[in-house]
Amino acid sequence: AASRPKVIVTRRLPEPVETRMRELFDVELNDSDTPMTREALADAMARADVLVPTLTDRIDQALLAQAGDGLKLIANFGAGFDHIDVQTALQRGILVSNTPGVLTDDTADMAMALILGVPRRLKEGAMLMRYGDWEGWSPTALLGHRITGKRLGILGMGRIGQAVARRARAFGLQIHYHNRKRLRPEIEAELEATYWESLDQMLARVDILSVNAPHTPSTFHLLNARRLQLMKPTAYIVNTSRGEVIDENALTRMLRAGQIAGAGLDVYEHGASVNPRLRELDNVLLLPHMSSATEESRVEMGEKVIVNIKTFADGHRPPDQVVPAML
Ligand code: 8YV
Repeated sequence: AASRPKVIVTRRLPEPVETRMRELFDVELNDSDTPMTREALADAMARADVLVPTLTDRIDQALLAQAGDGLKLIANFGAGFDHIDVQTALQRGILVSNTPGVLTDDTADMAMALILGVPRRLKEGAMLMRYGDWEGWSPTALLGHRITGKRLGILGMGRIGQAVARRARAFGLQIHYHNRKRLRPEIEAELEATYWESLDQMLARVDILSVNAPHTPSTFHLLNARRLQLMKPTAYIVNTSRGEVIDENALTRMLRAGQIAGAGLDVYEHGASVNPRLRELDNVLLLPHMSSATEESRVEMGEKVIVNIKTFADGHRPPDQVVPAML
């Protein structure tokens, strides 16, 4: 790659990030914050040395087939890379990098906000105030459920899952987890976390489930109707990772039927087209994919993108390269 590579960025990024990119690279920025069309994306991939996409750009086999010879790096703005066909990219000699680590705390904070907010009926209380419907205090109104002492199950114990566990311990939750790999004994001991090799067995026992797993072929609909039915009807689910891990229609049916007590979701199976039946439920607190939406995280994500591009342009492997073992 050239030392001043042609970098095409698909979305508007925080101002300090764009400024630094202009200094370092021959950068082309989108002039509006609407996602690029597929045609524009194909054109960008034909012309760029480095593409900086976000999760709203689906970079599949068909698009990668149209990439120009110059395209050598896809430096994703975001930790999750399920929107990129990494395998095909690698076959075509295009490396992929992401931005792990810098959004861990903010995402875990939002998971914690949902873990606290859903059982305590935060949305219902806020809606009552928003619409002026509060008629005054009552000893029996809006009773939720206690957090302290309950069992939290964490599905996906990577950086974010562990950060959720640390926070949750301070709230007196007991930590249970399921992960492809068991944690190192010293970390497990520090978190006082109970490992479940069987997700099914864990699901039957937890009071709150936090989903912190990436979307991969093996996690797609991991929480399907059968597994959701293993959960207690008094249990809550929060998801700040990827919507595809949960069968959203099955979850909606069970929430409506009272077979799951409530849910706090920041991510959806079909992006912004959220099932209206899910949106209308009182026991569901929905957010618009905003768990990493702090100025700090988004600037640091941009800085990571820049380091990945710069390191690569200087002839080295990008520090956050996505490698086949991660797929
Ligand atoms: C971003 C995310 O909003 O990093 C991720 O995987 O889902 C969020 O932090 C998004 O990816 C930006 O592309």
